[in-house]
Amino acid sequence: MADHQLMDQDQSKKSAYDAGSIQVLEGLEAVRKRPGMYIGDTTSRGFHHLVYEIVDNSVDESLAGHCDTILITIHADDSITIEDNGRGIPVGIHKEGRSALEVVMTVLHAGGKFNNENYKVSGGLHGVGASVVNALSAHCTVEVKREGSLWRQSFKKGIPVSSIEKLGETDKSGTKTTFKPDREIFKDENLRFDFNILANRFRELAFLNAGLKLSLLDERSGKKQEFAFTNGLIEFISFMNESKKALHSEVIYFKGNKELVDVEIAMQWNDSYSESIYTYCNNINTIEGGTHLAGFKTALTRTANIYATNKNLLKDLKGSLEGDDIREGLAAVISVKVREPQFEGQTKTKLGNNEVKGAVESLVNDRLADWFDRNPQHAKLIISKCIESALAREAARKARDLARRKTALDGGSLPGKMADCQERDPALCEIYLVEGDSAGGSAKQARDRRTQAVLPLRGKILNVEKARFDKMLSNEEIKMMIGALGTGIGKDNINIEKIRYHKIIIMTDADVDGSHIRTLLLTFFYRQLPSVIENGYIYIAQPPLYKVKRAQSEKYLKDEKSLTQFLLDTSLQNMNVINLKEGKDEKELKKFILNIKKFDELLKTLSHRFEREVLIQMVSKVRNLEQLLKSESGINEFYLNFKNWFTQNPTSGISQGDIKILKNNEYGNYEFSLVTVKFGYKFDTVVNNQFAFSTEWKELKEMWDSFQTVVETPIQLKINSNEETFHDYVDFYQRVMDLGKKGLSLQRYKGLGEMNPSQLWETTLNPENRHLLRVTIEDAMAADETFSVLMGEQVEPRRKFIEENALLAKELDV
Ligand code: 0RA
Repeated sequence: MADHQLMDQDQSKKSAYDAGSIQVLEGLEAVRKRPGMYIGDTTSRGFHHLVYEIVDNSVDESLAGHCDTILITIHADDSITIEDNGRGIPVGIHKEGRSALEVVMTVLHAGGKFNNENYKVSGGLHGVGASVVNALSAHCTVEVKREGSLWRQSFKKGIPVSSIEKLGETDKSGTKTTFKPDREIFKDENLRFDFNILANRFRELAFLNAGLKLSLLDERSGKKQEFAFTNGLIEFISFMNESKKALHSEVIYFKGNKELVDVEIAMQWNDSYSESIYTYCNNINTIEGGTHLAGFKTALTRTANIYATNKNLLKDLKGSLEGDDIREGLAAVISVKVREPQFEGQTKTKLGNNEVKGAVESLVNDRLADWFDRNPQHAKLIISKCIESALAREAARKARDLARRKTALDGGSLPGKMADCQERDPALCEIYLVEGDSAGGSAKQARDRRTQAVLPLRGKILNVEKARFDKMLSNEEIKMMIGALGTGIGKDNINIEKIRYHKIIIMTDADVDGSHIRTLLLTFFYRQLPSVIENGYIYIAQPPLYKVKRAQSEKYLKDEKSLTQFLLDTSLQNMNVINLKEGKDEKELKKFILNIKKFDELLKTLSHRFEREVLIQMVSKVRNLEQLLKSESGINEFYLNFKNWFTQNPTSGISQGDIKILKNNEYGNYEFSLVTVKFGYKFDTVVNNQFAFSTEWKELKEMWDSFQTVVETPIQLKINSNEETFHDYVDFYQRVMDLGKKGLSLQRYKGLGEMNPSQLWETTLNPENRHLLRVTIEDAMAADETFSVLMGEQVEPRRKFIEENALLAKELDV
């Protein structure tokens, strides 16, 4: 009877497990079918969003008071690790025989369910959790330190590869997630984790969560940055005003809780003319604003006017101060934490909760009035600036009206310098904004005049405007541009329906001046015509990067990749691999050669930490690295093998190798470090569990094994009638590329002016071949920040920018 019951129970458990599995699979499949529904898109934005999802879980753990450090490591192969020192995701059996960890990682929206005591506040823009990241990853491994042990479970495309394993002992706690985005989902092969994009987000998170340390390490370059701020938002404001002069020394700061809404605000006026208000809800940047921003603006306008009226400061003004006047030169950060946030708007970044407006408004009313009262001198300075702005605005408005009438823009007559297109349907029309009259001239000749308009912009004129932004409006080129677009101007007056082109394409040179002009134009659109960006009408032209010449023929190549393809194709016409394995054709040979490049690049990025020859010996001799680390004798065997190899291959340059083997209790195995001396230089290669379990190692190994199936070393190559032999895949690759370069002149593309009209058409204008980058509102925001640096009074940040860009220019010129 007892037995029978037991059996029954087992069976019911099993079928519940199966049922659960089916649900999990269906869930994961839904995510992989429509990734956009879960992470927004599968471009760079969605790619980085994966990281934010995982980091946000750690931030939640810190908001609950259990974690103060998050380490993020970008690996050489674009996998990434996020490690925190929180309590660790629970590992016990949760339901249907699955560990809680497995449930968190595989069941959609399961992440928060364990976390009842604190509401989930960060949760990312889409707040979808770890299971979505897991589903969209080729590999994902979670390690948890908890209850005295280290646990690990791995997944492929969201599906567990094995059950959770207990590896060894530890007295620490925390969660470490390593994942590699699946390239079947993220198809753009140029997608990489961008250090600056990640650093900016982590800096922001550190500002928003005072006391939390986020540290970012890039193993591809060795670059490292750490963000930790004790005074959170106050330091955020100082950072924003870094390149400006503050009007008053103290950052105004207050924090409070009303109607279950936590509100935190910091603000400071500077002597610039731009308004920078950043708003957040639950650590999410609410780009489209919403109720918190509305409450802030209302209270700010009210408080400033009451104070100014009471102190009799508004004598010179006809009416009262408008909101825009008060916010000129204001840097502010508003951060609210809300239990059930409602995000609305086109990009779901507009806060909709009504209770938040009142909460922010009443806090600002009370506390800002109080600050004005306690700081009368500074308050007076601020009000004077507002009045100045009100007067200037009035003057600018008059000038603008005048200018508009003069150029008769509304009448539809277009500026002489511009070449318009014949088509009238805006959806089919494009306008190229071209740097310089000479490139503009070529573009006019080259374009398809039915649909493409060209407006040359003289960069230098725009360049030197170091004054109030409004002045830009009196610039001839800018006036022409406004006239051409047909929307009118000014945040509140523009009529997007009237736009005459649905593609506005900025085409500048690939140098510092060009990037300067691009920044300026983007800033202009961001501040004066934001809806044009929001509608996705602004693009950046991507002229080719290379020009190759052989005898009489010239060719432009758009990027590094097309160059490699080109060299390879050329080379293959003159060579022949003698010992190519049977059944392998040219297509496979090509793929193989391109893979050697990848292999070599991976070795190069790993070269900060690994001696190249050691790695090559490892991939060629070690079948299973994890297995190797399980026994000291296995490691020693590899070591002897390695020593044997370098004594027999003196050309490798390696003269010495000393091994140290260490026991690792957390993982319950061994690790080793191998100190080699190569051409007199000492190098320490550490082979630890992190590496043994990394996707980098897996990838190296898989590539090596795939090479073996195409051609084994030594490779025998026939070039014309000569035979050459290669023992190293990478040397072989080098030879193939050199062969492709023979008789070729290769040049980095310099400027638009260098191409003649037909080349310009082929590479940059022709919709069939060209590459356009669509500008997002975030891009424009970043440009706006850069603009402040470029135009600001402070010399140091500008010098820094130019230095960094000069470096960039130098790299481009190689
Ligand atoms: C649920 C419950 C508990 C911790 C976590 C989730 C947790 C999740 C993540 C994700 C990344 N880092 C994390 N750290 C913790 C705690 C349950 C308990 O110990 O009482």
